[in-house]
Amino acid sequence: MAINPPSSYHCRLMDASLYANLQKMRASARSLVRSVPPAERRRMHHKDLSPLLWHLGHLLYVEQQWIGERLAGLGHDAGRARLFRPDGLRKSERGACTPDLGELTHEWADWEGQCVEWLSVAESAHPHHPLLAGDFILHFLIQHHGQHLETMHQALTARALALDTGDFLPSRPLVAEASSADYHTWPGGLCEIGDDSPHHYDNERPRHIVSVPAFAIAERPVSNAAYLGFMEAGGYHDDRYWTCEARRWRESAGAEAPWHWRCNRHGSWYGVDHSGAFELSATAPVAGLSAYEARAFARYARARLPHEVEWELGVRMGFLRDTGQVWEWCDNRFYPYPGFRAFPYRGYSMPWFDGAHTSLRGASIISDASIKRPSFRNFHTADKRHISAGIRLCRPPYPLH
Ligand code: AVJ
Ligand code: FE
Repeated sequence: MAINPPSSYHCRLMDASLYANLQKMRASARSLVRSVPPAERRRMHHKDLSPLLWHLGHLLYVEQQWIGERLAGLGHDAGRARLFRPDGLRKSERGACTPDLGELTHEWADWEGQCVEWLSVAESAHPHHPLLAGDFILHFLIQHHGQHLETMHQALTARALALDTGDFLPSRPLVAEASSADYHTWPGGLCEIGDDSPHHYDNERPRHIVSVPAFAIAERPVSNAAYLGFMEAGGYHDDRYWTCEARRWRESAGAEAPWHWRCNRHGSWYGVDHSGAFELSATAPVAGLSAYEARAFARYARARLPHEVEWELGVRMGFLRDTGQVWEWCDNRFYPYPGFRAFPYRGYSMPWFDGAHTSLRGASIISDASIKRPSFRNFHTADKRHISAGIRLCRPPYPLH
């Protein structure tokens, strides 16, 4: 829906294309919900993922909470908060309670008709509000919505996997290759990590100096063909590559291949994404892996996963290519940088510094451009396979024999 700002409107927030980006995100969320039949909009397509319709309500709630409540002083709606806050209903209860698409679309239209005016009210009432400095709130909402759009695509992939008939015929079947990589060597030294730019997330701040010992990092992520090499070498069943915890995960998940890979009756592998079956490219980065599978592959390749500091250093040094195609599992837990301060709320990063979350770097093809930056940090538990995560290898700086 087009926004017609009042003619007296002089808010800084309008002159950038930022607001237009936010509008694109809203429209994409609606069209993703519309892309499935009505009965499937409030279903969970994956045990870890909320119904598509819930995401649409959550995005509206988050805009209303920050722009309406916090900035423009509108009242708090406790019912809405319970429905759409992540700490409200359990994921399994969300589908039944979410209003239908027609109702949510009306609410969105109302909101979009008022939003710019609320922003302008806020600008004049609190010109120095930290949420408005550097257009923080718009950057925040764009990145937030982009991450939910990515999750919605994961739910659509889960749905497509359930609908897949198993008989896709790739024109060129994927052929296994040995693992090989070109490495770039860091001789050891100091490096700046993190970014204090105002529109970055709290977990990227503060920028700080880290002493990073010598290591070597692969120029490219591990390919589909190399991962098939691991599978065909019996990698999933070779206990040298799996810790006890990893074995327990492997057995309970029944993992034998990346999450979204399927094998047809001729024994050819193909992939399934949100729009259905597709041919796996030999050179494309492998995705659909848990951190357990990523670590098992690294052991098989006589390498390891990078610490997230090594990953960021590698990007800043120009060592890494093909970033932004798959999330890349790191070998460390998600942690606060020294001097971390939660902003704009405790819950974005703080609860996940719990020792149970592993850091990921990079971003996937589905990720929005707004989060594709060297310092962006993602975090998930090691068992997650639906997040389009793959592998970049790291090793000591000296040649291995
Ligand atoms: C950082 C991707 C794990 O989707 O759970 C969205 C991002 N935080 N709304 C998530 C997020 C609040 C988060 N991840
Ligand atoms: Fe959210």
